Amino acid sequence: MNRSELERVARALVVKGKGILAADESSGTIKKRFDVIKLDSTEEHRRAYREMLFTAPGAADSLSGVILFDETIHQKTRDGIPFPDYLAQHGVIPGIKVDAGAKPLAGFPGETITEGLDGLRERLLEYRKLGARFAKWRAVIDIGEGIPTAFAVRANAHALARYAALCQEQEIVPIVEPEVLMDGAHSIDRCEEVTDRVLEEVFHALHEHRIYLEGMILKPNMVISGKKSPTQAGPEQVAQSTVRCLKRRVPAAVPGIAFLSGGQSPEEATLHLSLMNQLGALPWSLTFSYGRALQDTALKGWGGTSAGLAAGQTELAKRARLNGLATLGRYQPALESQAA
Ligand code: 5MM
Repeated sequence: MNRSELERVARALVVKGKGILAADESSGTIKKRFDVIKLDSTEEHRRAYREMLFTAPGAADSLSGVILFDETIHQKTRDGIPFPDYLAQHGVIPGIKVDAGAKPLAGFPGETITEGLDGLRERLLEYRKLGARFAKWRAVIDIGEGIPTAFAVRANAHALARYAALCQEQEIVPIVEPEVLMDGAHSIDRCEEVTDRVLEEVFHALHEHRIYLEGMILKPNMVISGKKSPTQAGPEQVAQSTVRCLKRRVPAAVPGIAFLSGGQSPEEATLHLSLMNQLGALPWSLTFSYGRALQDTALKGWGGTSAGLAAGQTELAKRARLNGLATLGRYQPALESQAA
Protein backbone atom coordinates (compact mmCIF):
# COMPACT_ATOMS: atom_id res chain seq x y z
CA MET A 1 0.00 0.00 0.00
CA ASN A 2 1.39 3.41 -1.00
CA ARG A 3 0.19 5.55 1.90
CA SER A 4 1.38 8.87 0.53
CA GLU A 5 -0.53 8.29 -2.74
CA LEU A 6 -3.70 7.40 -0.82
CA GLU A 7 -3.36 10.54 1.26
CA ARG A 8 -2.65 12.69 -1.79
CA VAL A 9 -5.81 11.49 -3.57
CA ALA A 10 -7.96 11.76 -0.43
CA ARG A 11 -6.82 15.35 0.13
CA ALA A 12 -7.43 16.24 -3.52
CA LEU A 13 -10.99 14.94 -3.25
CA VAL A 14 -11.81 17.21 -0.32
CA VAL A 15 -9.90 20.29 -1.44
CA LYS A 16 -11.70 23.54 -0.49
CA GLY A 17 -13.95 24.98 -3.19
CA LYS A 18 -14.72 21.59 -4.73
CA GLY A 19 -16.70 18.43 -4.05
CA ILE A 20 -17.82 15.15 -5.56
CA LEU A 21 -20.61 14.42 -8.04
CA ALA A 22 -22.24 11.10 -7.11
CA ALA A 23 -23.37 9.78 -10.50
CA ASP A 24 -23.24 6.12 -9.48
CA GLU A 25 -26.95 5.30 -9.61
CA SER A 26 -27.43 1.60 -10.26
CA SER A 27 -29.78 0.48 -13.06
CA GLY A 28 -32.85 0.42 -10.78
CA THR A 29 -32.17 3.87 -9.31
CA ILE A 30 -31.44 5.61 -12.62
CA LYS A 31 -34.68 4.14 -14.01
CA LYS A 32 -36.57 5.83 -11.15
CA ARG A 33 -34.81 9.14 -11.96
CA PHE A 34 -35.63 8.84 -15.69
CA ASP A 35 -39.26 7.98 -14.88
CA VAL A 36 -39.61 11.55 -13.56
CA ILE A 37 -38.84 12.95 -17.02
CA LYS A 38 -40.68 10.07 -18.75
CA LEU A 39 -37.54 8.73 -20.44
CA ASP A 40 -36.86 5.04 -21.07
CA SER A 41 -33.79 3.80 -19.24
CA THR A 42 -31.86 2.42 -22.23
CA GLU A 43 -28.09 2.07 -22.23
CA GLU A 44 -27.75 4.91 -24.77
CA HIS A 45 -29.98 7.25 -22.74
CA ARG A 46 -27.93 6.52 -19.62
CA ARG A 47 -24.72 7.19 -21.57
CA ALA A 48 -26.06 10.42 -23.07
CA TYR A 49 -27.22 11.62 -19.65
CA ARG A 50 -23.86 10.95 -18.02
CA GLU A 51 -22.08 12.64 -20.96
CA MET A 52 -24.30 15.69 -20.50
CA LEU A 53 -23.22 15.86 -16.85
CA PHE A 54 -19.50 15.15 -17.28
CA THR A 55 -19.00 17.59 -20.16
CA ALA A 56 -20.95 20.48 -18.59
CA PRO A 57 -18.89 23.64 -19.24
CA GLY A 58 -17.56 25.11 -15.98
CA ALA A 59 -18.68 22.23 -13.73
CA ALA A 60 -15.17 20.77 -13.48
CA ASP A 61 -14.03 23.97 -11.73
CA SER A 62 -16.10 22.91 -8.69
CA LEU A 63 -15.82 19.11 -8.95
CA SER A 64 -12.90 17.20 -7.46
CA GLY A 65 -14.27 13.77 -8.37
CA VAL A 66 -17.14 11.83 -9.92
CA ILE A 67 -18.43 8.49 -8.68
CA LEU A 68 -19.31 6.18 -11.57
CA PHE A 69 -21.39 3.01 -11.82
CA ASP A 70 -19.93 -0.17 -13.37
CA GLU A 71 -21.73 0.37 -16.70
CA THR A 72 -20.61 4.03 -16.85
CA ILE A 73 -16.91 3.39 -16.22
CA HIS A 74 -16.95 1.22 -19.37
CA GLN A 75 -18.79 3.83 -21.51
CA LYS A 76 -17.39 6.57 -23.75
CA THR A 77 -18.22 10.08 -24.92
CA ARG A 78 -19.71 10.44 -28.41
CA ASP A 79 -16.16 11.19 -29.58
CA GLY A 80 -14.98 7.83 -28.25
CA ILE A 81 -13.14 8.95 -25.10
CA PRO A 82 -13.70 6.58 -22.15
CA PHE A 83 -15.51 8.51 -19.39
CA PRO A 84 -12.78 7.98 -16.75
CA ASP A 85 -10.16 9.30 -19.21
CA TYR A 86 -12.32 12.30 -20.11
CA LEU A 87 -12.76 13.20 -16.43
CA ALA A 88 -9.06 12.78 -15.62
CA GLN A 89 -8.11 14.96 -18.62
CA HIS A 90 -10.31 17.70 -17.12
CA GLY A 91 -8.78 17.48 -13.64
CA VAL A 92 -11.64 15.44 -12.13
CA ILE A 93 -10.75 12.21 -10.31
CA PRO A 94 -12.77 9.18 -11.46
CA GLY A 95 -14.24 6.92 -8.75
CA ILE A 96 -16.42 3.82 -8.74
CA LYS A 97 -19.27 2.43 -6.66
CA VAL A 98 -18.32 -1.13 -5.75
CA ASP A 99 -21.08 -2.30 -3.43
CA ALA A 100 -23.76 -4.59 -4.81
CA GLY A 101 -26.57 -2.87 -2.92
CA ALA A 102 -28.34 -3.17 0.42
CA LYS A 103 -30.17 -6.52 0.77
CA PRO A 104 -32.54 -7.71 3.54
CA LEU A 105 -30.55 -8.86 6.59
CA ALA A 106 -31.80 -12.38 7.34
CA GLY A 107 -33.38 -12.62 10.80
CA PHE A 108 -33.63 -8.83 11.19
CA PRO A 109 -36.91 -7.60 9.67
CA GLY A 110 -36.73 -4.08 8.22
CA GLU A 111 -32.91 -3.99 8.24
CA THR A 112 -30.38 -4.43 5.46
CA ILE A 113 -26.80 -5.50 4.94
CA THR A 114 -24.78 -4.22 2.00
CA GLU A 115 -23.36 -6.98 -0.19
CA GLY A 116 -20.47 -7.07 -2.65
CA LEU A 117 -17.37 -8.32 -0.83
CA ASP A 118 -17.03 -11.53 -2.89
CA GLY A 119 -14.53 -10.98 -5.71
CA LEU A 120 -14.01 -7.37 -4.65
CA ARG A 121 -10.19 -7.56 -4.76
CA GLU A 122 -10.29 -8.62 -8.42
CA ARG A 123 -12.91 -5.98 -9.33
CA LEU A 124 -10.83 -3.25 -7.67
CA LEU A 125 -7.80 -4.33 -9.69
CA GLU A 126 -9.83 -4.02 -12.91
CA TYR A 127 -11.33 -0.64 -11.91
CA ARG A 128 -7.86 0.72 -11.12
CA LYS A 129 -6.71 -0.23 -14.62
CA LEU A 130 -9.75 1.62 -16.01
CA GLY A 131 -8.67 4.77 -14.12
CA ALA A 132 -10.58 4.69 -10.82
CA ARG A 133 -8.59 6.24 -7.98
CA PHE A 134 -11.30 6.06 -5.33
CA ALA A 135 -14.30 3.85 -4.56
CA LYS A 136 -17.57 4.02 -2.65
CA TRP A 137 -19.59 1.57 -0.54
CA ARG A 138 -22.93 2.55 1.00
CA ALA A 139 -24.42 0.98 4.13
CA VAL A 140 -28.06 1.83 4.82
CA ILE A 141 -29.41 2.25 8.34
CA ASP A 142 -33.11 2.93 8.76
CA ILE A 143 -34.67 4.43 11.91
CA GLY A 144 -37.95 2.97 13.12
CA GLU A 145 -39.68 1.08 15.91
CA GLY A 146 -36.93 -1.08 17.49
CA ILE A 147 -34.43 -0.40 14.70
CA PRO A 148 -31.59 -0.08 14.07
CA THR A 149 -30.49 -3.06 16.14
CA ALA A 150 -26.94 -3.11 17.50
CA PHE A 151 -26.27 -6.24 15.43
CA ALA A 152 -27.27 -4.65 12.10
CA VAL A 153 -25.13 -1.60 12.83
CA ARG A 154 -22.15 -3.83 13.68
CA ALA A 155 -22.61 -6.06 10.63
CA ASN A 156 -22.71 -3.05 8.30
CA ALA A 157 -19.71 -1.43 10.00
CA HIS A 158 -17.76 -4.67 9.58
CA ALA A 159 -18.58 -4.88 5.85
CA LEU A 160 -17.60 -1.22 5.37
CA ALA A 161 -14.25 -1.85 7.07
CA ARG A 162 -13.53 -5.00 5.01
CA TYR A 163 -14.29 -3.04 1.83
CA ALA A 164 -12.06 -0.14 2.96
CA ALA A 165 -9.15 -2.48 3.70
CA LEU A 166 -9.38 -4.09 0.24
CA CYS A 167 -9.48 -0.65 -1.40
CA GLN A 168 -6.37 0.56 0.40
CA GLU A 169 -4.57 -2.67 -0.47
CA GLN A 170 -5.23 -1.86 -4.17
CA GLU A 171 -4.22 1.80 -3.67
CA ILE A 172 -7.77 3.05 -4.09
CA VAL A 173 -9.13 5.64 -1.63
CA PRO A 174 -12.26 4.25 0.08
CA ILE A 175 -15.24 6.49 0.59
CA VAL A 176 -16.95 4.98 3.61
CA GLU A 177 -20.68 5.77 3.45
CA PRO A 178 -22.85 4.82 6.41
CA GLU A 179 -26.20 6.44 5.57
CA VAL A 180 -28.77 6.90 8.32
CA LEU A 181 -31.92 7.47 6.26
CA MET A 182 -33.98 10.63 6.69
CA ASP A 183 -37.19 8.97 5.45
CA GLY A 184 -38.81 8.30 8.85
CA ALA A 185 -40.90 10.32 11.31
CA HIS A 186 -38.07 10.61 13.86
CA SER A 187 -36.81 13.80 15.49
CA ILE A 188 -33.42 15.38 14.87
CA ASP A 189 -32.34 14.22 18.35
CA ARG A 190 -33.08 10.60 17.45
CA CYS A 191 -31.13 11.03 14.20
CA GLU A 192 -28.17 12.35 16.20
CA GLU A 193 -28.34 9.45 18.67
CA VAL A 194 -28.39 6.85 15.87
CA THR A 195 -25.73 8.62 13.76
CA ASP A 196 -23.51 8.78 16.86
CA ARG A 197 -23.84 5.02 17.45
CA VAL A 198 -23.28 4.20 13.80
CA LEU A 199 -20.13 6.34 13.54
CA GLU A 200 -18.77 4.87 16.76
CA GLU A 201 -19.16 1.33 15.35
CA VAL A 202 -17.79 2.31 11.95
CA PHE A 203 -14.59 3.87 13.34
CA HIS A 204 -14.15 0.97 15.75
CA ALA A 205 -14.35 -1.48 12.81
CA LEU A 206 -12.02 0.68 10.66
CA HIS A 207 -9.48 0.66 13.50
CA GLU A 208 -9.72 -3.13 13.89
CA HIS A 209 -9.19 -3.55 10.13
CA ARG A 210 -6.06 -1.33 10.28
CA ILE A 211 -7.43 1.31 7.94
CA TYR A 212 -5.06 4.18 7.20
CA LEU A 213 -7.37 7.03 8.24
CA GLU A 214 -5.37 9.68 6.37
CA GLY A 215 -6.18 7.81 3.14
CA MET A 216 -9.97 7.60 3.37
CA ILE A 217 -13.05 9.86 3.16
CA LEU A 218 -16.22 9.60 5.27
CA LYS A 219 -19.55 10.11 3.48
CA PRO A 220 -22.22 10.47 6.17
CA ASN A 221 -25.77 11.76 6.38
CA MET A 222 -26.36 15.11 8.01
CA VAL A 223 -28.07 15.09 11.42
CA ILE A 224 -31.56 16.16 10.38
CA SER A 225 -35.24 15.62 11.21
CA GLY A 226 -36.97 12.66 9.55
CA LYS A 227 -38.94 13.76 6.48
CA LYS A 228 -42.23 12.70 8.08
CA SER A 229 -41.51 14.31 11.46
CA PRO A 230 -44.12 16.94 12.40
CA THR A 231 -41.30 19.13 13.79
CA GLN A 232 -38.58 20.10 11.35
CA ALA A 233 -35.34 21.45 12.80
CA GLY A 234 -34.11 24.66 11.17
CA PRO A 235 -30.89 24.96 9.14
CA GLU A 236 -28.77 26.35 12.01
CA GLN A 237 -29.75 23.43 14.25
CA VAL A 238 -28.97 20.90 11.49
CA ALA A 239 -25.52 22.46 11.05
CA GLN A 240 -24.75 22.57 14.78
CA SER A 241 -26.04 19.05 15.55
CA THR A 242 -24.17 17.54 12.60
CA VAL A 243 -20.85 19.16 13.49
CA ARG A 244 -21.25 18.26 17.19
CA CYS A 245 -21.92 14.62 16.29
CA LEU A 246 -18.97 14.44 13.87
CA LYS A 247 -16.57 16.08 16.35
CA ARG A 248 -17.41 13.37 18.87
CA ARG A 249 -16.85 10.45 16.51
CA VAL A 250 -14.59 11.27 13.55
CA PRO A 251 -10.83 11.25 14.23
CA ALA A 252 -8.92 14.35 13.11
CA ALA A 253 -6.64 12.11 11.00
CA VAL A 254 -9.47 11.71 8.44
CA PRO A 255 -8.81 14.40 5.80
CA GLY A 256 -12.39 15.06 4.86
CA ILE A 257 -16.08 14.45 5.18
CA ALA A 258 -18.18 14.55 2.00
CA PHE A 259 -21.90 14.55 2.81
CA LEU A 260 -24.66 12.76 0.94
CA SER A 261 -27.80 14.81 0.35
CA GLY A 262 -30.22 12.00 1.23
CA GLY A 263 -33.43 13.56 -0.12
CA GLN A 264 -32.88 17.17 0.94
CA SER A 265 -33.79 19.78 -1.67
CA PRO A 266 -30.81 21.14 -3.62
CA GLU A 267 -31.04 24.51 -1.82
CA GLU A 268 -31.27 22.92 1.66
CA ALA A 269 -28.26 20.68 1.04
CA THR A 270 -26.19 23.68 -0.08
CA LEU A 271 -27.30 25.91 2.80
CA HIS A 272 -26.60 23.24 5.44
CA LEU A 273 -23.10 22.66 4.09
CA SER A 274 -22.34 26.37 4.04
CA LEU A 275 -23.60 26.91 7.60
CA MET A 276 -21.41 24.05 8.86
CA ASN A 277 -18.41 25.63 7.20
CA GLN A 278 -19.16 28.88 9.04
CA LEU A 279 -18.89 27.22 12.46
CA GLY A 280 -15.20 27.98 12.97
CA ALA A 281 -12.09 25.86 12.53
CA LEU A 282 -12.73 22.13 12.07
CA PRO A 283 -10.24 19.24 12.05
CA TRP A 284 -11.40 17.99 8.63
CA SER A 285 -12.54 19.53 5.36
CA LEU A 286 -16.34 19.47 4.95
CA THR A 287 -17.59 19.07 1.40
CA PHE A 288 -20.29 17.43 -0.71
CA SER A 289 -20.75 14.12 -2.49
CA TYR A 290 -24.28 14.77 -3.66
CA GLY A 291 -26.35 12.76 -6.09
CA ARG A 292 -29.89 14.13 -6.20
CA ALA A 293 -28.99 17.58 -4.83
CA LEU A 294 -26.60 18.12 -7.75
CA GLN A 295 -28.51 16.30 -10.45
CA ASP A 296 -32.23 16.93 -9.96
CA THR A 297 -32.37 20.33 -11.68
CA ALA A 298 -29.90 19.22 -14.37
CA LEU A 299 -32.01 16.15 -15.16
CA LYS A 300 -35.17 18.23 -15.50
CA GLY A 301 -33.39 20.90 -17.57
CA TRP A 302 -32.04 18.24 -19.95
CA GLY A 303 -35.33 16.37 -20.18
CA GLY A 304 -33.80 13.59 -22.29
CA THR A 305 -33.50 15.72 -25.45
CA SER A 306 -30.52 17.18 -27.31
CA ALA A 307 -32.36 20.53 -27.25
CA GLY A 308 -32.14 20.41 -23.45
CA LEU A 309 -28.38 19.77 -23.34
CA ALA A 310 -27.30 23.35 -22.59
CA ALA A 311 -30.07 23.85 -20.00
CA GLY A 312 -29.09 20.64 -18.16
CA GLN A 313 -25.41 21.56 -18.22
CA THR A 314 -26.08 25.09 -16.99
CA GLU A 315 -28.07 23.69 -14.06
CA LEU A 316 -25.31 21.25 -13.08
CA ALA A 317 -22.61 23.93 -13.31
CA LYS A 318 -24.76 26.25 -11.17
CA ARG A 319 -25.29 23.70 -8.39
CA ALA A 320 -21.64 22.65 -8.48
CA ARG A 321 -20.53 26.28 -8.18
CA LEU A 322 -22.93 27.08 -5.32
CA ASN A 323 -21.86 23.96 -3.42
CA GLY A 324 -18.23 24.87 -4.07
CA LEU A 325 -18.96 28.21 -2.38
CA ALA A 326 -20.65 26.31 0.48
CA THR A 327 -17.39 24.41 1.17
CA LEU A 328 -15.92 27.85 1.92
CA GLY A 329 -18.95 28.96 3.96
CA ARG A 330 -19.70 31.59 1.31
CA TYR A 331 -23.12 30.50 0.03
CA GLN A 332 -26.15 32.77 0.48
CA PRO A 333 -29.67 31.79 -0.70
CA ALA A 334 -29.76 35.11 -2.62
CA LEU A 335 -27.09 33.68 -4.94
CA GLU A 336 -29.64 31.20 -6.29
CA SER A 337 -31.19 33.78 -8.60
CA GLN A 338 -27.85 35.23 -9.72
CA ALA A 339 -25.93 32.02 -10.31
CA ALA A 340 -27.18 30.99 -13.77
C1 5MM B 1 -27.28 8.11 -0.65
O1 5MM B 1 -27.02 7.99 -1.99
C2 5MM B 1 -25.76 8.48 -2.45
C3 5MM B 1 -25.75 9.98 -2.45
O2 5MM B 1 -26.85 10.44 -3.21
P1 5MM B 1 -27.83 11.55 -2.60
O3 5MM B 1 -26.98 12.80 -2.45
O4 5MM B 1 -28.90 11.68 -3.65
O5 5MM B 1 -28.35 11.05 -1.29
C4 5MM B 1 -25.55 7.97 -3.88
O6 5MM B 1 -24.17 7.96 -4.21
C5 5MM B 1 -26.11 6.59 -4.03
O7 5MM B 1 -25.32 5.69 -3.31
C6 5MM B 1 -26.14 6.28 -5.52
O8 5MM B 1 -27.12 7.08 -6.12
C7 5MM B 1 -26.38 4.81 -5.82
O9 5MM B 1 -27.57 4.41 -5.26
P2 5MM B 1 -28.08 2.91 -5.52
O10 5MM B 1 -29.23 2.77 -4.57
O11 5MM B 1 -28.50 2.85 -6.94
O12 5MM B 1 -26.96 1.98 -5.21
